[in-house]
Amino acid sequence: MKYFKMEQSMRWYGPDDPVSLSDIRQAGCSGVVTALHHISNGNIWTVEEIQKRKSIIESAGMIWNVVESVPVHEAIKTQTGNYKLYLENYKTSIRNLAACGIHTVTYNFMPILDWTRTDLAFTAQDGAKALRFEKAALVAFDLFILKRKNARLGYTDKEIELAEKRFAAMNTEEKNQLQRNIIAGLPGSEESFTIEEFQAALDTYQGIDEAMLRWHLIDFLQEVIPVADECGVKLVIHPDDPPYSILGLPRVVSTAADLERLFTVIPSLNNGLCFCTGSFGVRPDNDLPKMVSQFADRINFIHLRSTKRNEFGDFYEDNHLEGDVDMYAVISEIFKIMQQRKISIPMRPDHGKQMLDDLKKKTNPGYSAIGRLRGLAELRGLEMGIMRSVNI
Ligand code: CS2
Ligand code: MN
Repeated sequence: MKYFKMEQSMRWYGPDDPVSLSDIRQAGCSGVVTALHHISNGNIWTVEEIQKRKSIIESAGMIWNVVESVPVHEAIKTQTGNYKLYLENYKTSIRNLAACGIHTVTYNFMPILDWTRTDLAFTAQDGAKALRFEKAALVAFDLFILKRKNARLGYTDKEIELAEKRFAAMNTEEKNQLQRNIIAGLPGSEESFTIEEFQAALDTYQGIDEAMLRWHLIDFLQEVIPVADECGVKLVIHPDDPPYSILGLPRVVSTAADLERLFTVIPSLNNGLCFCTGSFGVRPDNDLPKMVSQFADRINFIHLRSTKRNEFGDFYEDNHLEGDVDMYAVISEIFKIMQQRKISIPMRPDHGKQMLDDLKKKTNPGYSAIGRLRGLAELRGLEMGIMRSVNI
């Protein structure tokens, strides 16, 4: 019996990535997930540029199976300025990708910041370094570095007290580092800010609450999904990371209920999901295996990663088979839906710890080679175990 297995892939940041295509191939991948990071946000991805990247990947013996991401310009999220032009550009990029044979495109709809962490080198118990999000540090940044107006209203007295203590214990370098970690841009986020620029960006969200941001997302989908339908592209939305509001900004892709609304309003199956277990898994009320079966026909790209959370809303990125995500249950469900749909879904180990030789190297936070290789190897083994033990 031939079973459909996840298509093993790894993210590649392009020719400047310290991890090479040959490293990715040796890790056992057939798929490469990449983006044209050199094209600034909002501009058209031309056929020529897409082809160039595609042939580099193919010469290394793999395929460019998923785009992550074609970023959505801030003007589209806030519906200001030139957003209509950016929408047209987005559609053209989708058409161009399809013309080059690339049919899965990731994006996210997080305001201003993409994924956010407060600590990029948290030493885990085993000595490897992990990415971490610490609520008290984020609140300290908000209240005492950014000094956002009315920020206090969004926090409990306890949270403010913890942030005060946390901030008092930081030296100047630690404060600067915290600021850089939050607003200087993590890999793939495409944007980087100074405090003044960040404040100005926050101001553009004045008056945009959750309901309005959701409408802007729906308007965006109403424009681009017909183009995706026309050229056979699956758009997949990446969830909010972390999956709740930060710095007073609205978030609309954090829970099963959020997704349900999006898929009800725009039922086309090209309106799909990038199922990121690390993002969704931070919330104890997200039941991941259940979400896989609930959104079975929408999941067209998978990020596998696990986080370990505590009662304060802090979390760190744990080993792929440890932490709060029940990876066995998740992969079992994914395995089931792939057999039902008769397709292989592309999967990448989403982030990995910085470990072994990589501790001595300059790496993209979360995207070093060895930690992801460890993750991928474990996930691949788990999938094989599941496959060999099923009887369907
Ligand atoms: C992050 C992001 O969690 C993640 O996968 O590494 O870069 C994410 O890929 C983007 O937000 C997707 O648009
Ligand atoms: Mn992810």
